[in-house]
Amino acid sequence: MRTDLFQGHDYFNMDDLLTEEQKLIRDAARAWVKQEVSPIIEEAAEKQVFPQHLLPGLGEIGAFGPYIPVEYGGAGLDQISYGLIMQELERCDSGLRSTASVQSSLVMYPIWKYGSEAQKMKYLPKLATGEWIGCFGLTEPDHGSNPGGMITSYVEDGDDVILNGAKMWISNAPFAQIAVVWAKNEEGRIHGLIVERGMEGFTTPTMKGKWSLRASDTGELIFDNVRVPKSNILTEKSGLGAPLGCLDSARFGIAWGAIGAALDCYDTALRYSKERIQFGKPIAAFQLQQKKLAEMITEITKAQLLTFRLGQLRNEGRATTAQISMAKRNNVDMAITIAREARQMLGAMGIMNEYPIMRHMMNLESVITYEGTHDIHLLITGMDITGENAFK
Ligand code: TGC
Ligand code: FAD
Repeated sequence: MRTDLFQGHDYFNMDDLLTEEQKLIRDAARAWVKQEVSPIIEEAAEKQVFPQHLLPGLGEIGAFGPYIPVEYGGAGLDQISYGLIMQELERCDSGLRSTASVQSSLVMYPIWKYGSEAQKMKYLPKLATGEWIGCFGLTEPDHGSNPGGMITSYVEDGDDVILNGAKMWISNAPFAQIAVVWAKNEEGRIHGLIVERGMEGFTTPTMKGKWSLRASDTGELIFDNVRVPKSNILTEKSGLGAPLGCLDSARFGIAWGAIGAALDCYDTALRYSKERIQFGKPIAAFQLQQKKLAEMITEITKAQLLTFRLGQLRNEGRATTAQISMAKRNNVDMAITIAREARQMLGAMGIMNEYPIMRHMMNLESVITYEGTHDIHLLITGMDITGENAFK
């Protein structure tokens, strides 16, 4: 079992910009992760299973719907607090952050923003504590980057609708109690529906064989004539903009999370380089190793500044989709580059599970793909600055 020696790195005194409450929230999340998750995360990743016993603890540190109002069971926190919690979770493992960001931004957020009062009261408090877990079904086997082409659809039948289709690559699907599913109605308009485990014809097979995000459960959602009450439809917003609005929130959390993974790789490489002796000196004394470390902390610092400003804009309701895309793309790319460099700094030890770097590196291959690929985010920036759509 590995002892988690992580220390935060704050080269530009970013803590001065945080409130006392934000610092307390971050420190509480860090302490919980060190005590409860770090000792078991390597084994969970090796066994390819999400440690479900962590769910109540995640609820207690406010990781589920931190910004959801308290009357619905959320913590009523600001966006920077949300980001800091995601940073601390992904500092340990992207899969842990994934579970929390899906629950918060992709399940609780749409119910809060697009749901009825009855839906909010029924689902949000149980989701906030982790008693219920949700998942988000947008991607299909033949529609990933192009979700607007989805074929999952429903037809009306009295007080119900009959849902058919399939979703793939769905985080938390194998053990979720509910799924927020995006499907087309008879006019071809996209709507969100809350599908509950136990509804006849609804199954969630696990997808095995991932070399990435192994401590997060991923599955399919299969709908074979599933009868869903009309009262489970999210009626306040429809069209592709509804799921894309949820993605804005989740991508914001990922931008913060990626900083956590980068910090853990940098922290590990820095400590190792001071201890590892070659040619009679610590490898930290060699210029080439210093170049790697100096570039890592420079990139982390730039990402911290970018992301903090994004948090301010989001608190003011002014962050644009394109700004969020830029931060998600930049920070994940920064983290995966640092993971690769850090792994080299540890030499052969870098491939061992005694250190977290290889796991972060593999996890980040999913993070750079999900919630919009690296290239899709570049095209979002390109469209924003030129006014030209290069997707189609
Ligand atoms: P486009 O024509 O651009 O837009 C369609 C409609 O949506 C509106 N819109 C938005 N509304 C709200 N928020 C946003 N962020 C919005 N972006 C666009 C837009 O105005 C339009 O409205 P209207 O009224 O004119 O119809 O759509 P498009 O079909 O060209 O696609 C654009 C594109 C490629 C950028 C988009 O579809 C995209 O982002 N693709 C990537 C797909 C993606 O990110 N999937 C993520 C699945 S969930 C996931 O990965 C979870 S992993 C979680 C984990 O484990 O952490
Ligand atoms: P594709 O869309 O087939 O893309 C393949 C390649 O083509 C990519 O490099 C892409 O950038 C490129 N490409 C595509 N279109 C263009 C274009 N117009 N111009 C230039 N290049 C282009 N989805 C959910 O709905 N819910 C979840 O909970 C969820 N969890 C996930 C968990 C994991 C571990 C993973 C790996 C994925 C998850 N996803 C989830 C799915 C994820 O969002 C998709 O994988 C992602 O959106 C990309 O879709 P795709 O894999 O089908 O790739």
